[in-house]
Amino acid sequence: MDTKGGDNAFTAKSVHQNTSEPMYSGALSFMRRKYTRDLTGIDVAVTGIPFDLATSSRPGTRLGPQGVRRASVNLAWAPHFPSGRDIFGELAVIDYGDMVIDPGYPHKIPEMIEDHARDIVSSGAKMLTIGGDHFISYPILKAHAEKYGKGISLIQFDAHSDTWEDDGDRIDHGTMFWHAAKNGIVDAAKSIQVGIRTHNESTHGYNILYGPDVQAMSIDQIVAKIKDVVGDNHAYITFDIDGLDPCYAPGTGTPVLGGLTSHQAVSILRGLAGGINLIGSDVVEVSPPYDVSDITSLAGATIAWEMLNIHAVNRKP
Ligand SMILES: [Mn+2]
Repeated sequence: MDTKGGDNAFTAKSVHQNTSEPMYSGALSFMRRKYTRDLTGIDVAVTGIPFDLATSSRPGTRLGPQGVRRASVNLAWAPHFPSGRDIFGELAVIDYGDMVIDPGYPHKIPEMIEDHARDIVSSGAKMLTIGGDHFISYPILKAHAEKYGKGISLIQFDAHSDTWEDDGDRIDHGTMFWHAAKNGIVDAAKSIQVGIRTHNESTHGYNILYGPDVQAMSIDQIVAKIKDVVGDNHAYITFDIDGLDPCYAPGTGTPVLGGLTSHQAVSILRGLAGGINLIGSDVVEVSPPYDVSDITSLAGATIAWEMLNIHAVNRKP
């Protein structure tokens, strides 16, 4: 162990530098990555959006980025499992820090999130966002559509469809994928929702693997289905942590029984590595105040790590 090192988030000389500092000490950053807003040559920028004003039930996801960062340092010492891949040797990944949210001006926040996303996405770096409630995915998707074009394939892990219809002006974490499909930002026919287990009569054209479907299928079948729907289209993964069963993710606002196991989640994401054209991703709805032993924060951190693995596999040397 390098006992002279420490606080890699601020002392790292290179974005590829790893650290052996213990998980219980040092300045926190996502996976001990260098904390910087310099996007030059960066493959993936991890950023937090501590926003939970669109939450319909229990709040607390404004603390999600902090929780996921804290849990992530427990993963920072080892190569990727089971590939053994040195992800941070291959990929230039930074912690871009959190977006500053002023809760006093709620109606300005969606546009500010879009601006924040545009700053990252326009640089060419891939954006990996830690939420925040699920509403944040909508302005982030808008910024991605500006860069990559409309008709993005959404791969959504979730207990809820988030496609409820509203009057068009709500800041709501249950309606944004209806907006995204209606506006053409997302191509619902080339998108898939995985793990849905709440009733919504209208699918709005999204392909859906309901919770019971997931349990009846093998990992390979699920991965094949997702790849079949998405093809080589630009793909964006949004992982609502309530896609996991509450026993794997108790720390969230609207838990629903009968969800994915953490094994299913990481296995599906590993199966997608090398098989989809991933342009961005997020992990949302982690609510540390409702968490137990950081289970949910650790799930969020590990899922984000698997998203980085997909980027690493996709990156052509
Ligand atoms: Mn959701």
